[in-house]
Amino acid sequence: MSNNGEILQRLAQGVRDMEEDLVLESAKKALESNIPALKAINEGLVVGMNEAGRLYEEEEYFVPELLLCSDAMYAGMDILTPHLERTDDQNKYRAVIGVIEGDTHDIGKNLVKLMLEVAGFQVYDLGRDVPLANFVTGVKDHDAHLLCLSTLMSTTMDGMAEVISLLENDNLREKVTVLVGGGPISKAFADHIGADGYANNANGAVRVAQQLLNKKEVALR
Ligand code: B12
Repeated sequence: MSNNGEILQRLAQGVRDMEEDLVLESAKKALESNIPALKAINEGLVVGMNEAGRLYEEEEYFVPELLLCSDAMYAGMDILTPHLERTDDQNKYRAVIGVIEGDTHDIGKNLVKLMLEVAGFQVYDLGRDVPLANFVTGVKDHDAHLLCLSTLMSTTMDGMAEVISLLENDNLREKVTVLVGGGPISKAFADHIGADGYANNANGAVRVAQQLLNKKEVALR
């Protein structure tokens, strides 16, 4: 395997094995070897976090292990994110993002936020466990073009539909493009609740957002 391949693998391994020092060392090596920061995040850190998720599903890891894995992942992000290449098209679109009330999982939401920022979106992060009405307030306060709703729990999926009806009640639904995502969410669910789009990863989220917003802009011309 190439040297770069080994560095990416060690980044993933460091996150999966809760070895923060290995992550820090490999993240620095990635930069020294001119591996793009985005590639190091997506093909290193995120791969490791997904592997940690698989080990949790297999009951080899439990909550404490996952927390250490996510600490290691964020330590790597701190080194890599300042080196992300950002587009010049800064702040063309404003986005509001958050995790539905009742759910505190925010790793995926944070990745979507980061990728949107890298793509030039101005992102307002409402955080996690966000009361449903706050999404509507967020869209209004920031005059947002895009609303990104995330949830990892099946018990909180219905909150997404509720946010959409709150937007309708306030006559904001046509104005804002709504994207949904997270573990239990599917394209079928997104269509069912009347969201505009869905993606199963952060890069896909940016792609779908840009497609939908550009289409809307053309239609308004
Ligand atoms: C890490 C994790 C945790 C961590 C969370 C740390 C944190 N700050 O986020 C900790 C240990 C704290 C945790 C706690 C709990 N967890 Co947990 N957790 C996970 C785990 C293993 C991985 C999630 C993760 O971070 N994946 C990595 C990221 C990168 O992927 P992602 O989140 O899917 O995000 C990507 C996409 O989905 C997408 N995406 C995400 N959001 C959005 C939004 C938009 C708009 C778009 C377009 C795309 C998009 O892009 C992201 C990046 O590529 C999952 C299982 C799994 N394999 O998913 C269980 C899981 C989600 N947890 C689960 C449970 C039950 C819990 C607890 C209740 C456990 C407990 N007994 O206490 C608590 C939750 C408390 C609460 N009310 O919130 C269940 C949920 C079951 C269900 N169907 O509802 C799961 C599925 C595990 C399981 N099989 O049982 N958990």
